Amino acid sequence: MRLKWLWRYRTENDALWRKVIDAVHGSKRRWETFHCSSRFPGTWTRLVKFGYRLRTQGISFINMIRGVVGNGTMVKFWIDPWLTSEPLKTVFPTLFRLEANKWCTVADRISVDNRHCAIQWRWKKYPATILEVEELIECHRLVSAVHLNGNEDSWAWNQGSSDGYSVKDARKWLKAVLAIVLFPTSTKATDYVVGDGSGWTLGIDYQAWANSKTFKVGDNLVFDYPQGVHNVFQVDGNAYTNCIIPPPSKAHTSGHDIIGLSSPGKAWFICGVNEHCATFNQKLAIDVEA
Ligand SMILES: [Cu+2]
Repeated sequence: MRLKWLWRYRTENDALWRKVIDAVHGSKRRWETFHCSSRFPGTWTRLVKFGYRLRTQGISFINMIRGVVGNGTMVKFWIDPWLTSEPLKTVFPTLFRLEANKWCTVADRISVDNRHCAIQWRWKKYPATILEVEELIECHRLVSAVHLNGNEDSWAWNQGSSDGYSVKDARKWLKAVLAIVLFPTSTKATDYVVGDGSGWTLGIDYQAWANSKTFKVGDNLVFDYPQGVHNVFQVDGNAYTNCIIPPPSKAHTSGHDIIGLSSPGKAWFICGVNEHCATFNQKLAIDVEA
């Protein structure tokens, strides 16, 4: 089944669609504008493939990035986020159920036909219910604004995310993802509450606590303490040994600090409040296994 809607019909029908959509939603729904910053080269495709399965802190990797459509041959029409910050399968779930080829690319659905771009739907069953038609109209309206070009598709951080995370967060997150991709054996991440029930405080032998545990890349350390009483710095071996306190800006201070173990080897943590490290031995050194 193939339904072909030509561009030139778009402008004529636009006013009508808008009326229908407004009637359906009560107000004009606003879609995030397509905004991309740092681009990554095509080798990222491999990582993206992992992304379909990867989840970190409840966010699926695929929603952290956005396809920047060039010729549309790489970005998956329904599965990848590209037109909106969420994948179209999430925005139009009832429509996605009718799709004949769920893994189709953008180029499969938008073709350049002489001078006109055309949307080519392929349904297992034509949209018929009110909800299906409603989604079709809105989806069609969104997709109609897309212009394919000769460039290869690429990926950008999904800057439109409502979480408003920064490039720094993205990098941190990416490091964790790379660790998982590079060390796929560490399948199940564990959260270790430092000091268990005692938490992060004075007068605890954290070395004894750590000795009974095996830490792996992807695991998290959780530092629990009353906010303001202590803090946490991740430091190097020298700063650990000599209790050298880094600049305050590098401190974790929430009272429930979750620190991901992103690389194998030694990891060192100290409290930076007063003499807690030097006098009260509030410090932790662990070995992180790949
Ligand atoms: Cu302290």
